[in-house]
Amino acid sequence: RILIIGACGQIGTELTERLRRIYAPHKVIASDIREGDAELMEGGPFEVLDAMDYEALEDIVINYEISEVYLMAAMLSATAEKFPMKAWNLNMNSLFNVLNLAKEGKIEKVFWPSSIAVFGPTTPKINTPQHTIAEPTTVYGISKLTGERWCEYYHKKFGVDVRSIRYPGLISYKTLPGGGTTDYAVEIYHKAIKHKKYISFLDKGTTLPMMFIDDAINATIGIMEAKPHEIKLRSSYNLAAISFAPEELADSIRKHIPEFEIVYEPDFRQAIADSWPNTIDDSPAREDWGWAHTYDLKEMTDVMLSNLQGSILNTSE
Ligand code: VAH
Repeated sequence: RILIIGACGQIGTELTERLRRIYAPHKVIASDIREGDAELMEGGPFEVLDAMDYEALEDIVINYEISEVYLMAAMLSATAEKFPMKAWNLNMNSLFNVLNLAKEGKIEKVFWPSSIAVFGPTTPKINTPQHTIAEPTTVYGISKLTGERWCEYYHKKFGVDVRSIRYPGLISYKTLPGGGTTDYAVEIYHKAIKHKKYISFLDKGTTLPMMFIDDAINATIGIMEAKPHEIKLRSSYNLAAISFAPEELADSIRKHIPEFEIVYEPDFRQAIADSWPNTIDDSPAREDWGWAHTYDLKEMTDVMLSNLQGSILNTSE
């Protein structure tokens, strides 16, 4: 059986849905620190779980005979800057709990998400290579870079089958933005529909690596279904799809909402975004386990607006 920790998050929500479609729903156990929406709760087994509670996690793994764990719980970049120690403790202790269960042979396979946030201001920003300088200047990036080092260590030392990818900014419509610096690119769609205007906390010209959520879910399941010998990197794979700046995203929205306007009021998140790459070289993932993205900016905007148009109009806000 499969356990998803952090099933109510941006990736966790859609990962749970997809895995329950692929496998029988009762084989996919969702868990999070608090209960989720009706679809998540009624779609299969759910457990309230604090990812830092080793005993509680071990009980779930044993009781449900879990063989694979997707650890999707973490505090993202912007929030982590406000609560550094809380972010460090959550992001690291949850990882150690899962890696140690695997080391003891209680689970067979682990997925753990890293991020392009592992790169910092000294990293080459264009076509950032898989192996390069990584001196992150954010709590979140430091926790993800350290986590990668531990994943590779547990694989080499104890044979743990842990697999990881460095997600770019992810865009989706099924959950609201959750404290990420790239979440401007989620908020903008909601505001475009409701107000035909968005005040962007990132400035014009802030090009960042991004990806539509369906591509991210394909990559996550793709690396987990790959044969062990295909996974040549046990730290974390670079992953890329599209890169754009806020003004380019605004242009793609104006194709649907001509009167949409964007104004720029950069805040503390600008410094986080400025420390990250503009574009990523993900050729190792494409070569090793067949990764390929499908959504470009136009297609993503089409899907985001058509799906949000319905839900927003139904909400009272
Ligand atoms: C964040 N969405 O903004 C995450 C991601 C590359 C960005 O790690 O914190």
